[in-house]
Amino acid sequence: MKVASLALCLLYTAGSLVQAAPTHNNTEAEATKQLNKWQKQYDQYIKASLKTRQTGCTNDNIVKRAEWGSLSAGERKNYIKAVQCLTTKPAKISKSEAPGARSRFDDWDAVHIKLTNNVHFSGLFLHFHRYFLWLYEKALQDECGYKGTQPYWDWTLSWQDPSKSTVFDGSDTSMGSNGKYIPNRNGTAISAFGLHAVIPPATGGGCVYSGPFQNHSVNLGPVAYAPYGPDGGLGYYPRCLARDLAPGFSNQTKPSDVVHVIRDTDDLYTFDDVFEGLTGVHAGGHFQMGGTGIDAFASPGDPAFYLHHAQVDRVWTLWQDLKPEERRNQVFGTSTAFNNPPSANITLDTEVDFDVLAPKKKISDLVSTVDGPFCYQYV
Ligand SMILES: [Cu+2]
Repeated sequence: MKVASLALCLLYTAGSLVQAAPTHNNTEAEATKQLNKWQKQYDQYIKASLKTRQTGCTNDNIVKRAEWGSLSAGERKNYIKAVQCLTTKPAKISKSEAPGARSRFDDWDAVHIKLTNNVHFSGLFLHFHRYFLWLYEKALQDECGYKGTQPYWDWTLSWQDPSKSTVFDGSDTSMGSNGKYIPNRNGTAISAFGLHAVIPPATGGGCVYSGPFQNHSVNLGPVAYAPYGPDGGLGYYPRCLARDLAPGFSNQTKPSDVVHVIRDTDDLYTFDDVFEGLTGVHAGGHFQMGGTGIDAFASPGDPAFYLHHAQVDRVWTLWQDLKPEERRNQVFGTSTAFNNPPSANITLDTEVDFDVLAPKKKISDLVSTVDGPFCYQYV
């Protein structure tokens, strides 16, 4: 489908530029309609299912996670303030585990770095990041007095130009700007999990220069690209938050790309495969941020990571709740990236490690956003 529509666009481009744009726009407008339809269907499902449940999650107490741009200026500022607060609280991870971690914010980055090879390209990817994100939201609330919820960045709204996104527009209600433009750069060679790629230079490349997080210190990593940080990325290597907003990759998170992953996959293995692959929407979100965000290990050093991963969790949730009975409890794979080194098959009883962030959690506690520790939905 993706290939077909791309070919169609190229065909039209060759024939007439005037016709190319509307064809493409129609495809994306249709895809957006489809996504809105699924979102509505999901809303209705949650509402109906909460009516009859015996667990503590009800329509009255369910937490609603909203798109960044739909929050008021005040709500966005409260979120930003809470994240900045987390960067001023002392780290809990031990100095021997992560000598470079300086703050509670860094705890999440450190744990992610330590577990990267277990929780990507494995059967733990979706479940791990769901709880990882929820623990972060909870820390903002419990440790920094945040009254709101974890917002998400809907990439499909800004796929044509991520610098226009309310997340990255550089205003004081954004998550900070692009990185400062550095001309004449080479691509960045990244490698992780035995995968190698060169990320070409895009529209920024330097430090975030306006809006919040201009002074944000990234203390850990890099692990996936040079110059590598000390102690396998867990040592102290303070530097600015770098971004390189890349329309070449936001083109990978179009509405039609999200429709593709939701509609054209029917089991968790295939969903994850399409979703997490380098040409999929998960990588598309990371690569279009560029800079700190392209490091598979240390990308949580960019505070926008959490908005991106909320959207990741949202798309999985939409997919799950289209056929909840069949899809919720599906597991696949093992707990090592590409099963290298080989590890045991994941079952619902597999315990997932969160290091210093929280005690281990069973997969069965992480399959539904309205069961186990969770009671939230995306609106
Ligand atoms: Cu990750």
